[in-house]
Amino acid sequence: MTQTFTLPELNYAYDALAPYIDAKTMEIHHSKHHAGYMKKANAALDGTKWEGKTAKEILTNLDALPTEIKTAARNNVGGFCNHSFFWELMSPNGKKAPVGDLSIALSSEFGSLENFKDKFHTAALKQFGSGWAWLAMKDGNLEVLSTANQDSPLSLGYHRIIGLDVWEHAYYLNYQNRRAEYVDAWWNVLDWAQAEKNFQSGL
Ligand code: MN3
Repeated sequence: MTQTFTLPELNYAYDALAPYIDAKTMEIHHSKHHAGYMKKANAALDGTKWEGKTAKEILTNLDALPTEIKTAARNNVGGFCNHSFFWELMSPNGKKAPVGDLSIALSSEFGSLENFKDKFHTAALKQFGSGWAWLAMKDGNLEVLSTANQDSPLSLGYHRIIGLDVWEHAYYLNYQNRRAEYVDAWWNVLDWAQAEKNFQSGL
């Protein structure tokens, strides 16, 4: 069986993002949840012509997938790809405020950083059930959006800049039902330097 995807190592220890995200949550999230999406994604693609493709090639072409693997790919390639993106976006030593062109673009699109954060916070809280909040770009315009389950903005034609996992598995051990507290805390571990890199790669 071809391993289309392999689990990326984190660039920091499981306890590095505490107290904002606790070590146990990080360990389970990476070694169980992310690994689970990876295994199911590999199994779904095994023996098909989509084996060995990149997550982006698959997620931007979901309609071209055979019916029998489409849902599994959407959920599990989506889940694999979303989490790989999420780990890279966080750091214990990241830039704590927007830098570079993204900083300028955020102010220009949303009026101020605070307005952007409010909008993102609302998207994260209003996502009913499991899903993600995103800052993404389409046709050069920044947008805040949310997606359900493991749906990727890539499938909707967006380029991803920031993404926050709001599945309960991402925060329940530490925050229980208090999603708003988790979203507030998350700004402390978001690395704006990585967000700027993501922004630049989409220009
Ligand atoms: Mn997750």
